Amino acid sequence: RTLGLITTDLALHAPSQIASVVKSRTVEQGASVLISMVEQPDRCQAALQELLAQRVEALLVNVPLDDAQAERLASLASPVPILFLDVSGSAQVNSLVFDAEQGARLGAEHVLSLGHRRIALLSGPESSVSARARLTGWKNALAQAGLEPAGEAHGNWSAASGYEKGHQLLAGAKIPEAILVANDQMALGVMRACAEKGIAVPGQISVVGFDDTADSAWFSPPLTTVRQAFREAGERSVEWLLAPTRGEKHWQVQLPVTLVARHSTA
Ligand code: IPT
Repeated sequence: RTLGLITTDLALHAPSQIASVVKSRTVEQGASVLISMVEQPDRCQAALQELLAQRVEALLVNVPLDDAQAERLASLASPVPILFLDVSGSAQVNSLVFDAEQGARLGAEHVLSLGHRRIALLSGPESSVSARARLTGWKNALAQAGLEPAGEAHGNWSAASGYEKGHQLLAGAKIPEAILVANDQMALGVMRACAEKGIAVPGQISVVGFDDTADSAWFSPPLTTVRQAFREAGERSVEWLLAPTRGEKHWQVQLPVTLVARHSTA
């Protein structure tokens, strides 16, 4: 029995941790995994066809896809079961996703509860559905508190982009009191930029990440972040895909996220 995983860049921490769980859970179930990494969403179709030619019995897709892209892949895969991890809840496909809106709100409410009002946003790439959902969630939470973002930038999920955009957000005369960052890797870069400018975290600025990937507790200071339980997501995905029977209707699960308060916020 073989499961196919189509994934975005495995050099990124979140997708690599998901792939790792998927691999071990599948092997535990006596099956194996074929992994295809795609650089661009438009490469998904070719990856899917290659995996189907290798007779995978189910497919898991962890690539940020718009509704139409996901729905098209699902129809190409049929009747092979296919499950998507990075789509919006409105896509008419099987999906298991984290609640991005809730995660964004938890991060924003955390810094608001600490009394911060000048809050900057470092979002992920505009091409990612999840990045867009987190940004919308932050903006809604700030608007509810009567606030506008005190700066906004987009990175590409890497620490290097967090470093560069962090410097941009810290360039003004009045630095933000908090920065909400769309993932932990970019938060790492932001903290490096703060250190270079002699800005104390959390003394002068609070930094919140998103993911809670395995190393975030080891950043300096240990990162406050929004936890996405990648292990649970990977395990439930494999179980559903390898299950002997599945319902006819779309299976759509939304997993809750939690705030992990460490020492990068005060
Ligand atoms: C999402 C991560 O939060 C982000 O850090 C980045 O790695 C991105 O994946 C890559 O596409 S998690 C995803 C399941 C929404």
